[in-house]
Formats: sequence, structure tokens, C-alpha cells
Amino acid sequence: MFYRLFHLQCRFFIVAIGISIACWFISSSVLAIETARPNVILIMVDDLGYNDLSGFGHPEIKTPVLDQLASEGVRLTNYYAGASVCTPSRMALLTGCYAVRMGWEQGVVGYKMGLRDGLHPVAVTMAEVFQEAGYVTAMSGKWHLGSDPPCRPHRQGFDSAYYIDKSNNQTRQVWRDDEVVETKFVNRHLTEQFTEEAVEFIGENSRHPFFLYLAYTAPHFPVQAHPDWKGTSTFGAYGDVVEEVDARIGQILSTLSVQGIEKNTIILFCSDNGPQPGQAASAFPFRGMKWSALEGGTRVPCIIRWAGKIPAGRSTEQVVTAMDLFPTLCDLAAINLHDSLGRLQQSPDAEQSMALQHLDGRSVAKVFLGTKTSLPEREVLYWHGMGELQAIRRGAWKLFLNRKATVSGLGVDGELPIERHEALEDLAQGKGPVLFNLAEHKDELFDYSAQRPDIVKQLSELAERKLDETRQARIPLWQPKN
Ligand SMILES: [Ca+2]
Repeated sequence: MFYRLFHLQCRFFIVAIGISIACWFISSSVLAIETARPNVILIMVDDLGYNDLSGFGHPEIKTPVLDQLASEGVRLTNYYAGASVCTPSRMALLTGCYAVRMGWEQGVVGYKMGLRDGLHPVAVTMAEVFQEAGYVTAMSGKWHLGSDPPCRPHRQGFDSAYYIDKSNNQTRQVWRDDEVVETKFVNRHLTEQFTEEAVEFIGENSRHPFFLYLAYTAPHFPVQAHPDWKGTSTFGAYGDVVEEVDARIGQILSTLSVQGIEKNTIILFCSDNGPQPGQAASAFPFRGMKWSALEGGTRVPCIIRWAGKIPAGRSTEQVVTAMDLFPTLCDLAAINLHDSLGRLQQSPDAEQSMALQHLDGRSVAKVFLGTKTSLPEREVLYWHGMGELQAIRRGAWKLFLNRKATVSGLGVDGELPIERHEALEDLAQGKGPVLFNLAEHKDELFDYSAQRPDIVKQLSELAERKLDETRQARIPLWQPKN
């Protein structure tokens, strides 16, 4: 009897130790995952052109912080914003889908789109996926994806949001979640304010994985320099504003350093579309500006740094789009996006009749990590800001379905040498589609359509097929019922 009792006690003791050890293993491995998960800071500026950073070739504007960031990570020379204007570009960035899949037809919130229209709450955003994965999520900056309560950022996956709901030329209000906290912001102070908010958020969350979307309104018009930067650049107010953004990003990086988390934080910098016509911004050597399907409309600077993980000092010509960032950042953070999307779309809020979110983006994590130099070719679709699909790219080939769209470079043409003006006139006089080779001619002025009818046919068919596909699977634009 005594022996049996002793034996049972021993067994109980051994099981208890076993459970304790197992618990220790589980908790320590959870802790290991917790500390290993990288923070993500996604910085997007507004209307900055391809040529507007010194590291991307600007002769006067000085952006030492971003140039240094690029030297510590990867500089992307074939990065495309999700669309040529603000609202659809932000839809694409945050959902991983072409904006037409989100019901976008044309324009931006408050211009060609209703003031109360926006990204439908059933759309799953990058912020929702990071939030579900246990990240603390926040945004600071410009939203422009809907102003009505269901569309606001803190209902689209951000735990907290400090933002202006439209462009800085469309509103004077600054919001914190559902409250207006400033009724007449001073435009020249916005970059400072959004930075201060971001710095505070990083300081408060440095011991927990976080996802921060810092969407500066600069250098979108009206271009007004902060008093501390006024006259500091040699490129007028536009140069002052871009140089301030660069310095403010320096403050973000210093904060990471002070908190000791610079190695565990992925920083991604990009612009939302090309230069606004009439501003001092430049997309050189590309033609086309904001709204346009020419390269300058969506080819913008992009830089990613993840110290110690992404090999430094590289430049890639791999075609990467804003839609790729959602799956790529999830991949880098070891989040299973497929599973997360499945769970989030089945939430009680989702309206069953709506299409499942089909991502147009793909992960390019291996290119960033340096384990692959390139990925299989795939197409890029170019919509005009007024909603028409105008062009398609695959490899170096870019086909404009209608040559009229290629003629106006919106101001950049003035920078072209005189012989290129003749090329532009020839282009205007031709008929049918236009085929460019971006590897040969960055300025989209030499037409190969007569020489390569095979490529014209292939790309025309591909464009038609992709257009049909994106129109079939769509979540409607959110619009108020009354
Ligand atoms: Ca913009």
C-alpha cells in the first residue's frame, strides 16, 4: 500500500516537473518569437517624384538621411506606386489589390469621388493583419480612404490614429480616432506634428512588436516650408519641404537607435504617386506626372532597410509594386497572410455576398533578403487617375492601348532635348497602340509596335484578360446609405 502511494506520488511529481519544463519551453519559445518579430515602419510621402531625392539623382535637393538609409538597405529603381493619384494608391498599398478591386472608378475622395465615399470596411488592410498577429498598430499622417465613421483608420486595423482625413489642400482638421483635435492646422507644421506623434508611439511601444504607418502629407501642395527649413535648400520651397521630411525621418531613425531597436525594425520608404503638375517636383528621366499612365505617374523612389537581415548597399531593378508590400512585409515578419486573410474575411462584420479579397501583389521578400536576384516576370497595369486602364508592362515591354495617352507628358516634356520633341510629334501622328521598351528608352518616345506586332498582340490579350479578372472580383466602394 505504502509502496503504491509512494509510486503514485513519484509519478505525480515527475509529471508535474514534466509539465513545468514543457511550460517553460513554451513560454520561452513564445518569448523568443516575441523578441524576434520585427517592428515595421511604413513611411509614405505624398506626390514625391522619382527624381526628388539626391540618391535618385536630384541635382540640388539634399536628402542625406534617405541616401544613408538606401546605402544600409536596398534602393528600388523599378518600384511602382499602386496608382497615379492618392486615394487608389493608398487602397492598393493597404489592401495588396489594384484599387479597381476595391470599387474605385476614378479620382480621389473629394474629387471625382464622393466626399463621404471610401475604402469599404470589409476590405482587409495590412494593419488588420498585423493587428491580428499581435502587433500594436498606429498611423500618423494622411488617410484619404474615407471620412465617415466606418471608414476611419482606427476601424481599418489601426489601434490608434492621428490623421487628416483628406489631402492637406482639402481640409484644415486634424483627427485622433473619432475626435477633431485641431480645427485649423498650420500646413507648414504638419510634418513636424506627424513625426512627433510617431516618435512618441515608438517610445511607448519599443518593447512590443509594432506596425507604424507614417503617411506624410509633404511634399503635396500647397508647398510651405517649416520656419526652421525656410530657405535652407537651394531649390526653393519645394526643396525646403523635401529636406525637412528627410531630416524628420532622421529623427525617427534616432529614436529607434535610442530605444535600441534599429536592428529589429524594418523601415520602408516610398511615395504615393508621381509629381503634381505645376509643382517643382520631377520624375526625370521619365515622362508623365501624377494622374498619368506614363512612367512618371507611378514610378517613384522606394527604399527598404532591415539592418542585419537585408544585405546593405544594394540596388535592385526588380519590378516591385505597392501591392507587393503587403505580402512582402507579412513574409518578413513571418505572418501567414493566407491564413490571416481567411480568418479576417470570415469575421462577423464581413458581408457574405462580397467577393473574397484577391491580392494582386506577391512577396518579393527573397529579393530583399538577397536569396534571389529576380523573380519570374509578371505584368504591371497602369490606370489613368480618371480610371481608364491605359497601359500594361511585362518585362521591359510596355504597351499603351491607345497612343493618345502617351503624347502628353504634362510639363516634363519641357525638359526633353529638342530631338525628343520631334519623336513626340511622330508618336502623336501614328495610329493604333504604342509599344515601348523601358530598358532601351526611359522616356517612352520610341515606338516598337510596327517592329514587334507579336508583343503588341500578347500584351493586348493579357491586358484584356487581367482587366476582366480584376473587374470580376471586387469589393464595392463604401458609400453612405443616405
Ligand atoms: Ca498623392
